Amino acid sequence: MSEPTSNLPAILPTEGRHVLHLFYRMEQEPWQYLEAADRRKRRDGLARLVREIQALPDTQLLPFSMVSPKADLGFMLVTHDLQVADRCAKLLGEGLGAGMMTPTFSWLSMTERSEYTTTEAEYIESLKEEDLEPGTPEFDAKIAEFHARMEKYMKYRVEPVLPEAQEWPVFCFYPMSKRRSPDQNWYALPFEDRKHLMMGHAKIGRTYSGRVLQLITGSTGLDDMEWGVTLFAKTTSEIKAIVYEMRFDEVSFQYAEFGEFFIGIRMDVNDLCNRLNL
Ligand code: 76R
Repeated sequence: MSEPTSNLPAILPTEGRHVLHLFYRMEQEPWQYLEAADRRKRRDGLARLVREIQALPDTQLLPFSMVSPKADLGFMLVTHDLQVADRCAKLLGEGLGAGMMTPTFSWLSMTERSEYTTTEAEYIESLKEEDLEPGTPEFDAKIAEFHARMEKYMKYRVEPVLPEAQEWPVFCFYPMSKRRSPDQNWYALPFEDRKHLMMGHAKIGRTYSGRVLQLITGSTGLDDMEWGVTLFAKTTSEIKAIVYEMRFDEVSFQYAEFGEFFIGIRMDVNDLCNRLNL
């Protein structure tokens, strides 16, 4: 099998990483006509390919068993160079040989920082609204905690290190956009209004800290909606709860539009092959 690297000049973003979500149906019919030895060879080939990609510098690849027949298996690839992303996607699609996996859904996006990230001044304002007095030990502790959290959060958004499968086995993906209809146009709102609305969003989001890990990646100009939303959780209930609760938040109920939703279970490539009965 050829290498998942590229000999063409790298295409690197000015900031962040390329992200590909790839979901496939397993074609059980042609697979069942293969000889047992051939199946084993192909299965080993896929496992080897996944490990080779995972060993590439600056690259993360998560395999999933996709729950419900929208897809059987899926991958999330995070890598710097678009050439490598493209190369890996093509090799993964043929990972069991031609005609064995059919793509059912894919998404190209990039990690990005957000223009609405809370500043220290805004956080201080919100603490004052909660009747916390500047200069008190409680206030200072909150500010220190804020700095530590934001530093980690900003780094994670642009150069994420994806979480461990054992701790975060449930994966959810859906694309979303902000509405642009004549009477509800997110992009026609002044920055201050958008910022204010996003602060409400972040406030709800933070109550899920430790329960849901999200990675929002931008896909404007790259795919059919504006963001890819990737969520990791310990159980499906947390996914259901956060998506439900956010629907009551103004940013979502006024301006959010959603694409298809997908749920997968994280597992290593061997367990995935067993799950698919390969
Ligand atoms: O604290 C901060 O300042 C960061 C706040 C923050 C931003 C800027 C944040 C926090 N998000 C931001 C941006 Mn989010 N998020 C979603 C969804 O289903 C839905 O209704 C929406 C899908 C979820 C579930 C979610 C979760 N967020 C964004 C953006 C980009 C907007 C832009 O830049 O224009 C989108 C599309 C989006 C959507 N968000 C959080 C969460 C959670 C759990 C948090 C808290 C993170 C933490 O503090 O650990």
